[in-house]
Amino acid sequence: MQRTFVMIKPDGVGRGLIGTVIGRLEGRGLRLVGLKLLSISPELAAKHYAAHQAKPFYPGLIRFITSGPVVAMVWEGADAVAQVRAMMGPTDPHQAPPGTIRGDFALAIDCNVIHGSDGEAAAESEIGLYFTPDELVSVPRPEESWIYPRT
Ligand code: D4T
Repeated sequence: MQRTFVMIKPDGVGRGLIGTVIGRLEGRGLRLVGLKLLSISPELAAKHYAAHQAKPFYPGLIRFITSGPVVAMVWEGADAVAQVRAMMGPTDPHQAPPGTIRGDFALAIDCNVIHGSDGEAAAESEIGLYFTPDELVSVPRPEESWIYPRT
């Protein structure tokens, strides 16, 4: 079991895609262990995107991510980090195949609906930015014997 941090960005929230995105992850069999709707402060945005600080798109990225509410989530499951990234599709929606979230719902790299951690270390630090341990609740879904038949 692995945990990953997922965010529905302001465009996804504004376009009414919260239920669609959650439905896809839930349908895949992943377990939702944390969820909150929040407005990201400039300080939190700077921490989240610290790795991009020197990039030309950084100011626009900070403006965008603080421009409206987001849905922050933690999902748990086998190989969750890589599986969520695969379901999101590439960062640039023009490269994202149909069937992925960005391939189905986005057309611009700076408005690409969803964020997902790109590795286990990033997942751990991003989860820590948005959630305290007592805000995460990991309860097995009754149907998990159909999702992980050998466990
Ligand atoms: P996030 O972090 O939002 O899940 O995106 P990715 O992991 O898929 O991609 P990233 O870290 O390379 O980029 C972070 C964020 O910046 C936006 N962006 C990116 C942008 O506006 N212009 C660009 O040229 C790039 C590369 C989109 C995602």
